[in-house]
Amino acid sequence: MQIEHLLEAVRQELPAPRFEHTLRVQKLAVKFAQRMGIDKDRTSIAAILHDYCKFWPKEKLVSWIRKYKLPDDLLDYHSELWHAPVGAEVAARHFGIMDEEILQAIRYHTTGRPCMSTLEKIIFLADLLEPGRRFPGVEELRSDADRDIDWAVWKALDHTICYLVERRQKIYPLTMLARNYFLEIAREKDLREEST
Ligand code: DGI
Ligand code: FE
Ligand code: FE
Repeated sequence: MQIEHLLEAVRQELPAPRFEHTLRVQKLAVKFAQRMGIDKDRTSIAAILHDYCKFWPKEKLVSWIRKYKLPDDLLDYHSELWHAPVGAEVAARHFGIMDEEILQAIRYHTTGRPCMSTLEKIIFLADLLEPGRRFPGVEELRSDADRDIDWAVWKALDHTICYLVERRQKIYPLTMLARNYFLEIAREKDLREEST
């Protein structure tokens, strides 16, 4: 019921190709969720709302960041980063989502962060790996995601960081912290695998 209502609201907010991206993210996120034992409906809600603000004008995003005291250091970085924390704010204020883990998954779906919950990792990866995404290395990342979610998050962050470096873009520090964190987790898992 709530999911149908959210889908309709998002359909009205987004251009058709972006809405279709959202549906593909939902489908892949639910597939990951089933595999990891995470609730399907909470996963769907996070996926459906994750890009709600993607096409808001920059001025509107900036005014929400200021008005609701979201991290304003984001304003010194790529404007692509702004729709995620504002999306979480809209999910809470406009759609009444109270589930903090769903809000975190929306809030950090672009930058990532250290210590992401399983739901956050699922949304982060499904967004990057949904079947409409085509970039060099995507197939390898998809098979990483099928093997180990932490490993895949590390590789995905490496990929995005390399992409940004090649384009001479700034990198938001939280993305670097997330990358270092998941590198460490992946290494630990790897060591455990080697020692068994
Ligand atoms: O909204 P989507 O296009 O579905 O995907 P997204 O929310 O993950 O946005 C990704 C874009 O953000 C991607 O083109 C890279 C760009 N970006 C710019 N600066 C940063 C960044 N991504 C991360 N993770 N960190 C940055 O500092
Ligand atoms: Fe996004
Ligand atoms: Fe997205």
